[in-house]
Amino acid sequence: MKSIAPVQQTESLRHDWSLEEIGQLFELPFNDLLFRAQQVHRASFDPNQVQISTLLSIKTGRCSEDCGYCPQSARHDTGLENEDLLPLDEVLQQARAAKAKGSSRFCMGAAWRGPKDRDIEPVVEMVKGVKALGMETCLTLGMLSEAQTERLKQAGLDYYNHNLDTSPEYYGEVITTRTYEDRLETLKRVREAGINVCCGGIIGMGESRRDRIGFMQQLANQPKHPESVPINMLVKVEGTPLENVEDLDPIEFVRTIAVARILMPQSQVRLSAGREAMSDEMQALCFLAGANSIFYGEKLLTTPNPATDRDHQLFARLGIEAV
Ligand code: SAM
Ligand code: DTB
Ligand code: SF4
Repeated sequence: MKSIAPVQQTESLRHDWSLEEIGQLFELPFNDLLFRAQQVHRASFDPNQVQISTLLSIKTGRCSEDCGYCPQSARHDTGLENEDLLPLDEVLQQARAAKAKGSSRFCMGAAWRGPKDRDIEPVVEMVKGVKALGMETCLTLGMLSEAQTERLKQAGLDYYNHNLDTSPEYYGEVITTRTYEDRLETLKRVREAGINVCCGGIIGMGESRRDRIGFMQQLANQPKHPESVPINMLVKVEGTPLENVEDLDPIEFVRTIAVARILMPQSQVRLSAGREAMSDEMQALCFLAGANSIFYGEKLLTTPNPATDRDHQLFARLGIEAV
């Protein structure tokens, strides 16, 4: 199976973007912005390849955090079926199925503020088991201690997903049970342990363009760009505080993808949650803007994702090869 190894980041990448410069990118005429993003994209990637990852929720619901977007928070009544940590054999069965469908990376997510120490060994077994199938591994478990991070590195974990989600200024409007600083601290631990970083966020939560600019600046000005940058379009889930937030202009979403591509030229920009509500044409624009990975399979963590048949047809229409 082919897979895209993280590009070795070069010295010439910038980590000093000002808000003003990023704002100017957002304001470019759409065609100029997309042209520039596509040029940057082609300098590091095959423009017709898209990496595909499959998600599995290994522990679902009853989360103590109050993230306004999330169906898994114990504070929102979303009618979700809760589930304790899945047994190893069930996780491996799902991973095998994902591999058989062509997925190169398996991402396991848990509805935790952070794992308890007793949760780590069962998760380590999952990482080892999925790696043994020849797939890349990714975990998203919330905040990690230094010892937990080290243990996951030892187990051979390839990627850790931990999102900044929005600008520092807007963060407190959406989440009150942890701070931006908490997020940055876990990201630093993961980076220092030598695990690849997957870090992005959610667009369409009622934030302003100024917030999208600030969010992009936070990602791009990390000491090293995240190897993977998931850009989610909010999935509005009934029962969450954000269920009735106003729809975002799809063109603004595509602009955000293009800006992410220009700021982080060698990162995988992942067109993440929200594809189920996007037209094929919008997704095609996102790929043109530099998105080069997706989540693949009928479910994200708890919400629907496009059927694999629909994705096959889309890739065929666009001449895209899944890697
Ligand atoms: N509990 C861990 C955490 O929050 O870091 C890991 C799992 S959490 C579900 C992973 C990410 O999913 C969040 O950071 C958020 O960006 C994304 N997410 C959750 N609900 C979403 C929604 N309704 N729409 C789009 N993205 C969402
Ligand atoms: C990310 O940025 N998006 C994925 C992954 N990282 C873990 C999760 C999206 C979750 C969407 C809501 C749900 O399905 O529960
Ligand atoms: Fe819990 Fe993560 Fe959902 Fe927040 S995003 S409520 S931390 S599962």
